[in-house]
Amino acid sequence: MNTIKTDFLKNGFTKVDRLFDIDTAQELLDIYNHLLHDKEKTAHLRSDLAGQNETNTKITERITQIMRPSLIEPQLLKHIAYSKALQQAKDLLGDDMELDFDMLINKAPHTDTPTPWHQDAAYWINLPDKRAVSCWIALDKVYEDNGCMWFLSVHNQNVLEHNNLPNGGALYCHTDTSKAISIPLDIGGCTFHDGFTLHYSRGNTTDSQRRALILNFRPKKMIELEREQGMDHTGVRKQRS
Ligand SMILES: O=C(O)CCC(=O)C(=O)O
Repeated sequence: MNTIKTDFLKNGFTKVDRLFDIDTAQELLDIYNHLLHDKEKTAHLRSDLAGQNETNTKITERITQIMRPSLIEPQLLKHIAYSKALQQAKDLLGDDMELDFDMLINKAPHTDTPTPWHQDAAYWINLPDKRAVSCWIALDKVYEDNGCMWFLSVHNQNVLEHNNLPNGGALYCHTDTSKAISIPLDIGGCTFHDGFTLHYSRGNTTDSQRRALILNFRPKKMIELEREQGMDHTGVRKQRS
């Protein structure tokens, strides 16, 4: 077994230094920037993970999340980033893995707003087959000060109690994070984490954006089950029942 898979199965997360090169990242960034700036087209899929912050009439986004960007820009689905991440997801969790949803998360410069500790499974419905993996792709060089990912090893499938940040913000939970490790990445590098793995990122205190593309994979049959129950990852954030 390769070290990427061994790490993932042992710790619930792993990294790939280079999923694709800088030119490939630039192709994605052209689409990404277009989506970030088009608030009208993305309005129904867009929110601030920090919770909505209205100062006078101006809305300042700190952690922009755009769910299912490929619904607006279907060319994304054909991009090599998606096929490479899918192949890796299959290697990690089995050949029946498919793309469940994609999302963009951008931390704007100097917004200094952490994404709180959480498990992705807290956002999802309870499915019989629990296999799920998220590929978090760096489209900027990421490090602690602009919000690279931090992880805690996971050894079970318990979902901790989560609450929402006020004003429609992200889910968060309380846990001992003293053993957490950060994963800085170059452009085109990525991490893979399991749905039960606790993760977080610091706020962006730098002059530049921190743009990430996230692709989530799970078994085809579980995606069908989700869709039958109306779960398509476009809706309002809430903790699972
Ligand atoms: O990009 C971030 O800050 C958080 C990403 C995240 O929570 C995820 O990919 O599940």
